[in-house]
Amino acid sequence: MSNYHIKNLEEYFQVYRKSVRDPESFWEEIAEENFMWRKRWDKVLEYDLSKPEVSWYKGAKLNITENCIDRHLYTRGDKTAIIFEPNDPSEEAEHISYKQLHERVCRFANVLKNHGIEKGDRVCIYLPMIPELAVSLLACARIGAIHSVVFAGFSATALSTRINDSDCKMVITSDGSYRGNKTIDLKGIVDEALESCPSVQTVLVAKRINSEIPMKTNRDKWLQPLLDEAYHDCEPVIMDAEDPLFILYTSGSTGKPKGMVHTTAGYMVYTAYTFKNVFQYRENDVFWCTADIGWITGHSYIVYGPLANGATTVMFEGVPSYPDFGRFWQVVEKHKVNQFYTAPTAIRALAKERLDFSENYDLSSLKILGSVGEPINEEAWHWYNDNIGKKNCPIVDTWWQTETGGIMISPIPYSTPTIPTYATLPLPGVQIALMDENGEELKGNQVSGRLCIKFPWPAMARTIWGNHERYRETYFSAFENKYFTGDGALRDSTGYYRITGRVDDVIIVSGHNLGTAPIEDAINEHPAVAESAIVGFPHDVKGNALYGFVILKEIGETRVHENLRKEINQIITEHIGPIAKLDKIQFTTGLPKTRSGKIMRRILRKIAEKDTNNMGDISTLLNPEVVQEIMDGAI
Ligand code: 7RM
Repeated sequence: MSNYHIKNLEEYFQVYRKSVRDPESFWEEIAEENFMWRKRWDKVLEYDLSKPEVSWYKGAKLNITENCIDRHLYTRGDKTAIIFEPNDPSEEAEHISYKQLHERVCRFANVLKNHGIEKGDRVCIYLPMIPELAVSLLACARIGAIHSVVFAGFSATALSTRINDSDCKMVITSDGSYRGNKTIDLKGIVDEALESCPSVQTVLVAKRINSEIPMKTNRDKWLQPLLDEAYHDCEPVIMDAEDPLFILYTSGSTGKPKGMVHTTAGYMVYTAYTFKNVFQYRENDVFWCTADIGWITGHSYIVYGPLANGATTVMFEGVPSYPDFGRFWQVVEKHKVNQFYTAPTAIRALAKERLDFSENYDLSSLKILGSVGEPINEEAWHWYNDNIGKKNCPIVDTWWQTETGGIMISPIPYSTPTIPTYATLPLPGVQIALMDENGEELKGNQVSGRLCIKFPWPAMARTIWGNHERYRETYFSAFENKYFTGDGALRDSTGYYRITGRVDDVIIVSGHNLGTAPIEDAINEHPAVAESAIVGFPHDVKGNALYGFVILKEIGETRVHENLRKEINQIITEHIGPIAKLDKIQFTTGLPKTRSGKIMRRILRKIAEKDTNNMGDISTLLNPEVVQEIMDGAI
């Protein structure tokens, strides 16, 4: 039996029990078996969750790029590390071997050094999904610089806030980016952001769209000539286990974005381990995660996790709707993708379209399907399972967060039987506690409460950049000596977990706790409904009542809305009970979404509460225009 590669349910339980009984030797064995260490650790784990202070593999020395690249050069030098699939399907895909990746990372690392970047310096990366993005992360890690990737869909204001929060010395960007049939002037956004970023000395600019752009003397440099001149080899800087690897910002419910800090050794071990097990990756498989590297999902499961396993990972520049809604499936066929990992919002968008978009392609290479980012509703799960997996691919509904660094709750394919809407069981090393409002842990099964983690795991964020007190307060103060996720979950009679959504989404109606996700699931079962979101609003008698925002599948729906309202409440009554019926149902053409596809309920809540004078910051929305439409149609 190997801890590192779980193959059946019995083995899962054995490994899980061991990971709880003796976490240190569990994570020690995994670290020993699989990685390249320049110096062994003195202590596997030291922690005090009240401070909180956590250190994994203390005393160890390593470089993560040696583990992700150099280590594979003898055995997999010519194997493809990264397949780059461009936005435009007629542009040729690029296959980057481990050898080539090594050279590109080394050259890039030398360019960074030549521009004064040293260990510990922060480098902001604002790039589209082109190979330079993955290469630049690794180049930073090669020399111990801390990368801070900002999703290249964020505005100039959002970008400058993030650059200033961590005083980045350099920005890496491109002349522009492609997104479907649009181009975006990234460099223009950077120029605007940098008007208020005094710490930035250099801007490296990759060429992607060949646009004419102004270059500021002494600050802006074209990347390619510098790479061409740079030396092709670069010794890795040897890091301490707990040296920061990167900062990634995540927006909180209040205040400015939080720069979550991840450190080197624990993050490496955990992302590698979870990648291998959750996706059951085998040599020669092709793995595709459709996320953008601007989010944690891309950091962990496009770059670090796959490369640490010597895998072939797909980087896709485009969008699911260009040139048409068959694009994902065309790419699956073209690169013979074995594991496919995407978000429920993408699945729902595709499920709205005609079936022949997927039927036209050969999807027989697929073995495992993944979902991440929000609860996957039952209808979307079945659509994914039936039409993409052909009922033959386990679906891994993976629950985790920017803060957790890697997947925490997920089925292990072929071991854990899956059930729609259940993330199922914690991965080995993950100790869950469900807590009630009084701060008591709920023991036993068939309980629901606040989802906490009561023991450290290697990839947990160590702090918020520049504000450790905020880190403690946000995550470790609600429940003593536990990490509080902000999510609610239920544990069913067999011990399976279902994530019920952010706890701020729980609505108490006449004293009953109602999660928004199960109600939305029920509504989405209605054949005319494409998507829905529920929020609470104050009610004289019930305390709170429910307000539903519903998108219908067909524009020009002929049936009268009043009938539809009745039918929707009928379905809710059938699935949950009359207590969950909606008092108000508003039909709309869109829902306000963050750029990572999450519904921004804060906005819907304000509209439902008729408190629209101060909507807060809506500039980071994917579709800010929809807010006015919803306000105008409010009931
Ligand atoms: C990986 C990622 C984190 C929040 C998290 C949840 C929600 C993520 C699932 C999910 C239900 C899932 N990081 N979430 N995965 N909810 N089932 N499988 O998304 O930091 O951007 O978001 O996303 O609320 O707390 S994140």
